[in-house]
Amino acid sequence: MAPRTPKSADKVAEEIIEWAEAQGLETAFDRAEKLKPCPIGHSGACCKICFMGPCRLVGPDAEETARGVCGATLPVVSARNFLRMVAAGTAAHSDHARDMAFTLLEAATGEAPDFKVRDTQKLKKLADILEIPTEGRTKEEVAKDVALKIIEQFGQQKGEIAFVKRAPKKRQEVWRKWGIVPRGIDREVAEALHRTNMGVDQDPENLMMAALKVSLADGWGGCMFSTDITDILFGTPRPVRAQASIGIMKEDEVNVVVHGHEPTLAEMIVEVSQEPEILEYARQKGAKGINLVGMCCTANEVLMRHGIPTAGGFLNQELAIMTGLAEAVMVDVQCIMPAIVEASKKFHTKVITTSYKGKIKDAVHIQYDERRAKEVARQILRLAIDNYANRTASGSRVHETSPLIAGFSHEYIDYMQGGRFRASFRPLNDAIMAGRIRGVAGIVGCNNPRIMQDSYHDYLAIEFIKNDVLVVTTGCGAHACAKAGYMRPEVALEMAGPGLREVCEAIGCPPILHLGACVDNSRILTIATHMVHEGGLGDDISDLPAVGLAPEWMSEKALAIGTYFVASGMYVIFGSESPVEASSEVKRIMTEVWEQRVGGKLEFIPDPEVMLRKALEHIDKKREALKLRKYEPGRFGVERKLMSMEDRRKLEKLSRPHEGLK
Ligand code: NFS
Repeated sequence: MAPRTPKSADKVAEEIIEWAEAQGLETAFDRAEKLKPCPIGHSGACCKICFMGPCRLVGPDAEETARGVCGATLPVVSARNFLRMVAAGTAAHSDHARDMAFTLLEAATGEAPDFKVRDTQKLKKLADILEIPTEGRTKEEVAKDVALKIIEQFGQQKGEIAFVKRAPKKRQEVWRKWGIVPRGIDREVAEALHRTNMGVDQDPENLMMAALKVSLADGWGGCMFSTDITDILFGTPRPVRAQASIGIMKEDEVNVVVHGHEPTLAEMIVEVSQEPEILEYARQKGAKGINLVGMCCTANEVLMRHGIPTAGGFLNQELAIMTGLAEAVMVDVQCIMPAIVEASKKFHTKVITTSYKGKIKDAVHIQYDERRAKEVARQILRLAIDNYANRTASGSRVHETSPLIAGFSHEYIDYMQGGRFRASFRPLNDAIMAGRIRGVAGIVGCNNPRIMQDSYHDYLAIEFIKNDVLVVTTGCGAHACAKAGYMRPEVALEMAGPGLREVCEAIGCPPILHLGACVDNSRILTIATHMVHEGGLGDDISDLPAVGLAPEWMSEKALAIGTYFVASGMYVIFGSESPVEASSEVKRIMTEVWEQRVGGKLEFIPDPEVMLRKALEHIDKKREALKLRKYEPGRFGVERKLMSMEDRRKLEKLSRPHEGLK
């Protein structure tokens, strides 16, 4: 018998997958093997936007000759499909942001009494950006206006969304020149759906420019709003210790998995799980306590702010149930596999849906309502506690975990480089200019069962830091690094190149920084903007020696993120085949046309070694364009440094060589 090919680089996950295979329990890994993707849809050559089709634009010379019933060409079909995916990703992040804005509003008006403004400094900063007066006003008054102004951004019909002005000036001009400044979030999403409807926009270039525009409504709109409001309500993250792995489930406690994307209910669960009455209730039912465990981006939110352990990302959701230790999996919206309900039927786990937007047949539904948030949280915890007695011996129980440090908001990165009074990006920029740090790589995005879980994330993160590239990571990419142990600063520092290591040790930060959930990719935009403003690395994001990668992506949200990084001027590499593989014209637009117009481009590269090589080449090309010192491992340029008296004397001798001569 041929040796079994491992499905995951996450050791604990791999053990559970093997156990599940032996038990005949099905997972996404099995389904991915059984169900090969349809090659026509996979490559973007299938049009199903009207009922004359679906039309398959295939055959020799399909690019030139294939036509749908209406006459649509392959580039039109591929570009339309792509734009629809980016619009859907934008809609998802932005609808999440809308809910956050309404929670802030209700917190400010007292309608949602369980929520408060926690970070007044951040509220003030946001109020200033939105030109909302703060002088002599209560935080609730300011928060109400901030929330209303942000809610307005969704339905704004004309003008520019408010956060566009946070981008570097030159970037804003690029967007205006090409007419891709978003007017309002909902307007761009609706227009993208309209334009891709049968018989409207039939020019591939025009469609692809619309993709840039709608994605900007995501990056500088939905994602950024969501990050900022979440920080205001629950606090701006600072470094925190935690543990990662499915192995975090406890045998003698009630394990509750909080899974999904919106942090509001999960935050309440965290608070309520510490109430003496709830803990007493758990003890009465025979458990020693309540063990909260995060999953997917909800995990990142509660990990960053409370150090709640993470059981991992997208592909670990069925596996967490297969430990037999999960009393409840509470879900809200996004990245929830319907398969978890099937998996839960084989164990005692209750899957609890909490959003009317995301119900699953046969799951328990407890509707979340921010006006009585704690009450709902208590109801969920009680249900989980009641279920503890139903636990059986079945399940794959592994108890290995990896410690990590997470919680690097852009505010904290600023702070760690200079303290409260001299916070700045100067040390980072100087280190890049001197060649100690070669550049910056953002490794983000999903897992996909068609790729060995975490393997590309892990490989790239390590290779980048070995090559003196600072890594920032979010979403399931961050889970991958955490589970592999690469977010233990001492482990990562051992592997980092000499220049990066020296800088990280001096500043006191790890070489792989966990920046949060997927909406927190907006923190990368903010960091890039700070680096531009700090000076010495050009005057636009497109000048920075930086790249973005989503090596194991699967979600439309990942495409929206990748596209807004391109629109912001970055070179972005996605793993696997391109969703527009069938059309060389659309691939040309994504690379040549986009690069020439906005300075960024999007490529799909299945081989991680090629991804790494091209990313490093790009970083070096940008260094060269900035006329920075050529990167040579272990050899750095001169940086500004405080001199000791001894150094100064040596220098004085050198500069006065005639002294001492007769
Ligand atoms: Ni992002 Fe976060 Fe993960 Fe992918 Fe899903 S959890 S929002 S979409 S799978 S990174």
